[in-house]
Amino acid sequence: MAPSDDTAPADARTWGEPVTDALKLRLHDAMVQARLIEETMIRMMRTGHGYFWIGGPGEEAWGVPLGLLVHKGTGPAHDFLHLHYRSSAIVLAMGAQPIDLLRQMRSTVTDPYSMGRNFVNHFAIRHWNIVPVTPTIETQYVSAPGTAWVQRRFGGIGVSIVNGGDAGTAEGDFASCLNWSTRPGQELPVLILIAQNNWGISTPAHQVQSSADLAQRAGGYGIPHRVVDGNDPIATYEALREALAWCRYERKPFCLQGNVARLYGHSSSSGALRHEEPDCVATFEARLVRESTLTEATARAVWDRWQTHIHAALEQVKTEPMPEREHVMLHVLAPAGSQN
Ligand SMILES: Cc1ncc(C[n+]2csc(CCOP(=O)(O)OP(=O)(O)O)c2C)c(N)n1
Repeated sequence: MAPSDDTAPADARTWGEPVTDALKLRLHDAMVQARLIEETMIRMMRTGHGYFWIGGPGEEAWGVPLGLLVHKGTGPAHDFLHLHYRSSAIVLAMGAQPIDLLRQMRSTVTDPYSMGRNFVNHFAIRHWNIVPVTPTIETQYVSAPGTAWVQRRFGGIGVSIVNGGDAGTAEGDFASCLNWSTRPGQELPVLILIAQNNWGISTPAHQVQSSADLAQRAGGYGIPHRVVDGNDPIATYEALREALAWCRYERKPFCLQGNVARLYGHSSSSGALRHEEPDCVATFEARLVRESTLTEATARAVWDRWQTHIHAALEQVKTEPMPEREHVMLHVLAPAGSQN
């Protein structure tokens, strides 16, 4: 039986484990994994083992905490995720297999998200309610209220989580999300996330946005909102934990902005070169070593373990087949000839 519409289990208020040394080590491990996958995919793009690259290096401290806090599963009792192309750290922290990201980067037929037909970091994972990532930016902000509407009617503690970039918030889809989440008496459990990296491809935010604090816009709709240092995984984890507890228990929206780095520029289109921006993985690792939660040797071992794992995965992917010509009409909305 579905839980009733107007009650939520008390554990929604204390969602997620508290920060401990064990949790810090998990965060570090998952951040290293995510960074190495992205750097591997950039190398694939340069060496002819992949095509266009776009991804999330620099957003690990923003994505990993969320991945660990998601109520993962299928259907409205669990969280729905409406993500964008910089969300690899979220999906990997949820437990996605690194090899599957490499498969989509190389466009092999074994790519479980699109059979080699979408470009990299365009996830679609039905059993975890990860709806297909679209190359059109910001449309995810209007699909999120749709699943949240189902969750409102269903009850329980499942919420809809939407993540996207700052430039996209200038598009109408973002305003639609704020509006649809706050209709009086019909508020929706949506966690509205904004990853503020201060760029939209080559347009600086200050040329478009009147304020660096985009989350403020949610205030105009009566949505509680906050800005957090998205380069700090502990601050982000705590902020997300609180925000998620609010959405789960109150069944209402919350808007959280994380200020993040765009460490390798926009994508292949800007050359995917390393930029002088804060490196959240290096900073967090240095902090853990300073606090004696981690030694330099154990930190090195984490990097080596993931490097070995990802290298083996890449060698495997290089042996896998590409899609065949006849695959192009598989899994399309309108089968061939149906439009006649
Ligand atoms: C609807 C739509 N408009 C424009 C584009 C072209 N485009 C791709 S990425 C991008 C910039 C997005 O910037 P932001 O939302 O800040 O996210 P970031 O890439 O910086 O993480 C634009 C304009 C698109 N893909 N879809």
